[in-house]
Amino acid sequence: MKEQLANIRAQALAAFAAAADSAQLDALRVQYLGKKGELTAVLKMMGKLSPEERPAMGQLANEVRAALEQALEERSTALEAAALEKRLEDEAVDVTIPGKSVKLGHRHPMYIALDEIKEIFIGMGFTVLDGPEIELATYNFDKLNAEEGHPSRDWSDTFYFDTDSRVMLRSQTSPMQVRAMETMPLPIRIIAPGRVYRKDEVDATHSPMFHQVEGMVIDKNVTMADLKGTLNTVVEQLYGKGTKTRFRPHHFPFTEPSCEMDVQCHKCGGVGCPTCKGEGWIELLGAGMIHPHVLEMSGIDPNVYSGWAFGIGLERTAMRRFKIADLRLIFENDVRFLEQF
Ligand code: 2U9
Repeated sequence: MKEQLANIRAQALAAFAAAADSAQLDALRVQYLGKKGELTAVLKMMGKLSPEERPAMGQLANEVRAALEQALEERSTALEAAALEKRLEDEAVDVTIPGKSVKLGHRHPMYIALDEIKEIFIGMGFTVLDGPEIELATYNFDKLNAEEGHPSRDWSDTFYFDTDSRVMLRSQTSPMQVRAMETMPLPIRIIAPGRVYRKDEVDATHSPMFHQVEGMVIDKNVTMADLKGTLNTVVEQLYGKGTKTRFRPHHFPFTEPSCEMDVQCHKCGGVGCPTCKGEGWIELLGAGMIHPHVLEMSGIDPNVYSGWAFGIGLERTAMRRFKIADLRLIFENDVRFLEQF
């Protein structure tokens, strides 16, 4: 029996030491120390020993049990530590691996041009307005002096929502300015950028949707000199100090007098070249003194107040600024094109 105990002890200790993981170790615990285990089997035979032999054998058996339990405990702790170590290693994040670079977007060239314009006007004390793209014809036409029968109101030019031509996609950003005249306290200094819609076929210079920036100043004693002075200052900031401008007479229903403003060609200095199509001048924007009837229709007394207004096409401005030849490139949003600016 003594020999049996010694054998169990030696075999069990060797087996514990060789166990590869906790599950194997647990199976060995059952095999050696369980109710039906090898050590228990030997202890059960104790009854057959003489009373003289029993105490020494009992003590030995207890020693073996204690030794096995301790060995089990130690091996279990070691295996758990090894398992944890392996998990930490497997799940470790290698912070030295270079990350995936995130592709940053950037501003659309037309919005670069818009931001420049906004910046200049904000610097001169103007407020930037936003307004609805679905408008009432009253605000888009009537209150801007384009009465029933005006050619711009034609069905072939305007996107109407209804058969009696009351609701439409705005064809200009001017209705925002009418709303400003009706609601804002005087004096008014605003710009109104946004999308506008006209029934045009798409080609290199036309699109049924495009963008405008319009602006206006209304105060006492505002004159054409304010219009020219302010727009000249804007042009100098956009195209450089000393840039020459000229004003030509024009006609708009909402302004009187009306004009168009040209800048001297920066390429040829006014001599004539391909950039200005031999003209020496490049057409920039339209402007004028707000028609007294337009002021009156929005409740502003034209005998006390006067104002000037302007309008500029944003796509054309961006095309000029970045030398873009075809309007469609502005809308297609091909990343290979956009990335160039
Ligand atoms: C109110 C009174 C007057 C806005 C103006 C222009 C001249 C103009 C065009 C430029 C190119 C439109 O984008 S475009 O096709 N606009 O020439 N716009 S004065 O005048 C206003 C606006 C609102 C109440």
